[in-house]
Amino acid sequence: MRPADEALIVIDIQNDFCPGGALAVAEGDEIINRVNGLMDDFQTVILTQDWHPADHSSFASNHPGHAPFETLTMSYGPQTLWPDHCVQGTTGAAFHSDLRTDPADLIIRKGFRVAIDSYSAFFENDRSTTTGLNGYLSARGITAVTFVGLATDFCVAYSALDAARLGLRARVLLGACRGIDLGGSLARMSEEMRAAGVALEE
Ligand code: VGL
Ligand code: ZN
Repeated sequence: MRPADEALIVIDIQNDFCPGGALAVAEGDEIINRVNGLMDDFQTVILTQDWHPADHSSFASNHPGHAPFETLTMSYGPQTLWPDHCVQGTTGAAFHSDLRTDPADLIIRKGFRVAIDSYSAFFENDRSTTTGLNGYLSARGITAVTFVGLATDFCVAYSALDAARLGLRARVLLGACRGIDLGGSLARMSEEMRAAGVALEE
């Protein structure tokens, strides 16, 4: 069992990010056994759930003339457009049925504001609107976080970078993550994490 000041944060292991889902990450479901096992090692387990309204501004379908995986400039900066995914209350937004959810102390939902996307578990894509997770961790005296889940180069990387920026000790277990790899994003975000002091382990 790891010490009480450490938490496991499981990012977005939802049906839409697994094979057959609307924004499927290759082999996304293959990490689930390992993630389930890791939950027994941590005294605090937190799950995140991408949770979008149907008219969410990150969906290409809400921008006529634009297609998924294009980039648009929003008020807060560049935003990749995605296929509709993780719509609140749908099967796609549900956790994969093999993922253990009972060990979770907290489930944090993100991306529920129409006008802004939220990759990170800590801040929305303006990097300043908070999800409240930092306050939760600090109130519980948690200073170190280990990330696993989907997708390595988007929600996992943004979360780990924010954790490092907040002064938490941050670690990503790459073997318990899978990536989207859009235009080299996997290599780029891995390098950004390494440069920010995030520990990248298998
Ligand atoms: C994610 C793209 C859009 C993720 C979420 O979980 O990495 N990626 N929404
Ligand atoms: Zn999303």
